[in-house]
Amino acid sequence: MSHRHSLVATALTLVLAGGARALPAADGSIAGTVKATGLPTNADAVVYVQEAAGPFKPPAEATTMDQRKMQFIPHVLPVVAGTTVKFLNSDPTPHNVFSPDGEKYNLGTWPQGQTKDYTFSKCTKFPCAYTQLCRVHPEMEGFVLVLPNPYYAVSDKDGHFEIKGVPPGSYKVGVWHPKLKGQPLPVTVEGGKPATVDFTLGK
Ligand SMILES: [Cu+2]
Repeated sequence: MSHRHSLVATALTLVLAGGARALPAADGSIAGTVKATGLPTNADAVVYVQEAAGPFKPPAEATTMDQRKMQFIPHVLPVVAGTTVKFLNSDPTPHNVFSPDGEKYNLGTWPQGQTKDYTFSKCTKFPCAYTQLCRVHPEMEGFVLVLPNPYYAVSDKDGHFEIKGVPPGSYKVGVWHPKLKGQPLPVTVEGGKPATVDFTLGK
């Protein structure tokens, strides 16, 4: 055997040995599209795994919802139950933060640069949608969607979404949209691969 051949053989042996080693099952992902029938954009749909083995903790750091240029940003904010949302006012005019949904809250009205926190820990039947409003500007509207686990994603304007880091298993995947409705769909996730699911939403 030439020197070159023995190098190739050694490399091949190493690759085979690595492949034969038992690796922990890699996470997969759920990706696909949402069609928001009749609307000019396919954005703002939240696709989420309805039930997964937990328990799941909210993130240690608060998530921010901004009020900027007279809009709630992001327009739709999905969070894991127990998450604290930091409501920030970035505008030179005072804004208010309240919701008429669920346990209802009104955090008051405050000026530019200040924040107030609210912890979403009262949801019992997921998903819990909180319409996010401002008493000063009735045209302002956003949404906080409280979910039971961190496996969710928001669709972009083309309707694409991707939920990363999903453990292998069979799930029901739900979809929530501010104006439209869609049926949950079953999906089976295999390690290291994207599973695909496509939703069509209607009235
Ligand atoms: Cu406002």
